[in-house]
Amino acid sequence: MPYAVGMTRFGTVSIFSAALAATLSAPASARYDGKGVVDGATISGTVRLNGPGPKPEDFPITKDSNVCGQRTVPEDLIIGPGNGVRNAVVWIEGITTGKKMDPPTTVTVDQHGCRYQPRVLATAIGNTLRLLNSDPILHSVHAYRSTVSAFNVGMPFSGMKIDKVLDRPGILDLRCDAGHTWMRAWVHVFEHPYFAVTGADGSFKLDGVPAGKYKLRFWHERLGTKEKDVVVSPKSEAQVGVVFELD
Ligand SMILES: [Cu+2]
Repeated sequence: MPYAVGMTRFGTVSIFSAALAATLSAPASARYDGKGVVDGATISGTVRLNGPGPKPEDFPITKDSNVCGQRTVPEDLIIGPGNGVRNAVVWIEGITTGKKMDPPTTVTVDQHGCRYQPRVLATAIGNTLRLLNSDPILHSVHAYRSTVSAFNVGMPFSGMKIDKVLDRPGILDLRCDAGHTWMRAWVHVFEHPYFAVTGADGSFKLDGVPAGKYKLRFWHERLGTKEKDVVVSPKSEAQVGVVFELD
């Protein structure tokens, strides 16, 4: 085994009542220096629920059923194998130096089948958010920062695209004002490259982390937020698991 296993230290764990609390604490003026990393560490782990979770119950669609379908399943809590939580966002809070930022890119949220796809997206500041409508009906993207409206665009045509430069860190909460109340997506914008969205099994991985002590933050739209302290040494592989509980 080429790498020493790094120690993880389980520190203070805090749970906020609302997922949007993370928005309020996002530092607006933080700066990041991507000067590069030698012998970077890896932080990986799994976000889990303390049980299999409730069975998702589908509900009837009463608007645009010809395109949206007759029924849909809520996507605000998706539990996979091993009680893994999908679509949690994991990041290193407030990290100021480390690996280079990736070159600017475009990330897409598609309105397809009367859902935003993907539901949860994490990306870096300066990237472009492309809003796409693939449905032959009117959708809209009404983006909020916490409860404050950031922008609101109607998208009446299939194939329509609107680009928005992501010039502020924080969380955008996207909703459709065209009567599709179940449509929702979340775009997390970071000033550093240390973030991930958990996969279907709840797993995540952050690499190229400079040696040091960090606060790892976990966010889920319905489960809220948690924090864990982690200390990594050069080239180490730290495992950090977290378990959310349903209220
Ligand atoms: Cu819509």
